[in-house]
Amino acid sequence: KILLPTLSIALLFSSFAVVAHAQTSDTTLLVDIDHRAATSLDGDWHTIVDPYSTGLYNFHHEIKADGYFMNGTKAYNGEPLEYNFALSPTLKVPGDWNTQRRDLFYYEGVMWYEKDFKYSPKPNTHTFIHFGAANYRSHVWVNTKAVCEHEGGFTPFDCDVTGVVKDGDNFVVVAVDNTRSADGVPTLQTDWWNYGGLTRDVSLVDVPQQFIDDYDLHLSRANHDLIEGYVHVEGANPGTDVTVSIPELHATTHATVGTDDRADIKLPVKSLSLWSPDNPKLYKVNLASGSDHLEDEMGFRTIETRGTEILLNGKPIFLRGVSVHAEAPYRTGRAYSEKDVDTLLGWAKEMGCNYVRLAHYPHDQRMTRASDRLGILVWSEIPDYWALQFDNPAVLAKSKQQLGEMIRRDRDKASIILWSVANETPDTEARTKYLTTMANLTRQLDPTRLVTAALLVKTQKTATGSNKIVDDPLGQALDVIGTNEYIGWYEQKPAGADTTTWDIHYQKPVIMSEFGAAARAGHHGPATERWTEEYQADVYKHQIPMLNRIPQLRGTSAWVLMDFRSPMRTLPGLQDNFNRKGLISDQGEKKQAFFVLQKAYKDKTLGKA
Ligand code: GCB
Repeated sequence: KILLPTLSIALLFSSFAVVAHAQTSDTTLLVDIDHRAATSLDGDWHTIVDPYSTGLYNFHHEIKADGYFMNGTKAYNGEPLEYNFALSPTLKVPGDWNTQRRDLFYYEGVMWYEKDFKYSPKPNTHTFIHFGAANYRSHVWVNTKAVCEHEGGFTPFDCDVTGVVKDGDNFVVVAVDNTRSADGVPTLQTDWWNYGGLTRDVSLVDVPQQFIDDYDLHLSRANHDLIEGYVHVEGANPGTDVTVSIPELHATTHATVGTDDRADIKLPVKSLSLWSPDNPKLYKVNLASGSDHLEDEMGFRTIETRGTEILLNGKPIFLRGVSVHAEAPYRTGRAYSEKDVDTLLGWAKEMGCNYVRLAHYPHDQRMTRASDRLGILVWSEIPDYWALQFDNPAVLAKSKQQLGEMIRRDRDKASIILWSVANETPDTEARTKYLTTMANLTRQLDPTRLVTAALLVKTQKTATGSNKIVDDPLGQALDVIGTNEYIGWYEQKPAGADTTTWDIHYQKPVIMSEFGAAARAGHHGPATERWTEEYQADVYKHQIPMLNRIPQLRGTSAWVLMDFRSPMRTLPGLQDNFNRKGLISDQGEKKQAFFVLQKAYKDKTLGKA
């Protein structure tokens, strides 16, 4: 059985310290969920704002037997209870709560969600409630029974509700808590809004008793006529048959499940059209075992490094890219829809990108699916951001869990070439040990992709300018070195880039994973005036030649595609709670720097290959 670790309940809700009666179990995470028949539970959910966790605790801080998860209306004496979901306002799911109601804009705490649904049980099925993501901790009850819990705001989870859902009327109650905590992943400080709630799709999924819950199918690096990997069939008896086929290639293979519920797959193929940004070819791939079958759409390619090169399908490639937050264009808030994705990736394409860095956490699966379709290479990251408690094993367990969930959900996407284990972490022994463990785990979970992280750079003054040194020991554990640098914004003037040299201590490919400057769209002035579009454009003009002087540079992801909300950015009139380093404003206005970078990407005057 491949089970994802579920943290014990005591580790979860900081405000819900002990939910003693909760019966939770290890949960299977279903892959390729968007190709399974599902009943959507999206839409209006009744919600109760609960800053004091009254829905769970009594006045002596003991667990209530009749907490909000009971979804009751009347007390034992027939009098109305002091809560009532049906009378409470609704919030849309998917969606963060902060941007749905003015009074919730700054809210961090517990929110109770409730939804009624109908269900008719089918024989020999397992039933799950799938959550695309809920930020940050969630407890789920169905028909008053605790069914699962989850920590981590950007990865999916499935609650097994088999036998708990019944014929006819049912209800689900979810308590979502986005209280930041020192031992969270991410931790207390982030340069993005802590959007709380059921931020992605929720659905009810029936699968047969034996079901395909996980698989990995990838092109062999050594043999481009061979697709290999495994299919995992949960609950299967050894010897159970698995079939994988790609009808367009007239390719089919049969395999049998071993004692670990896993069947090893080797599928020979002829005249495979390799996936790449120029040719984002996807094949329909059928997977079947017993009465379960899935039809995924997959691309096949290889990614590896050779010296300081990144090789896509054996050929050197330069990643022309931009970093993207999961911030919704125009309306702001957490991005979730097909339209959000089309807008963000449409802009990246328009800018001439063949690559995006999805910062700083796994985005909605629509984003990686769309990248597959559009031919955009992806850097995908877990929120090991800034100053985690690197000496805390419980925190490491959380990082591992999120990494596992990210890889499991997205390993079928050809677009993803880089798994990032961290961003701008402090160079300490505890950190290096922690993140080396994470890098090794990444390789163990997925040996077919490259491991990276965005490192901090040291600066040394020289007679003529400055020297940037990349020698963070974490680099040893990485396949590709990411570095962030803000010459012209957090240090020096834009022209500082002209006299900056680079001293990179690793003979590995380097991606400038961030660089940039802020400007408010429509704010104009001389190029020497900060916050103007002219100033931001000037930073890019000086960056491009400097970047070209780094011999092992293999990619760039400018910071950032679009302005995004951040509580750290308070300057009135200029920031107003937005990080303004977007090349495009949150209202879709392209700033001058957008066109500077666009030109460099389209003319290929930034980067080689
Ligand atoms: C960084 C961080 C990113 C911030 C950005 C900034 O280095 O990685 O999350 O948003 O700088 O704008 O300061």
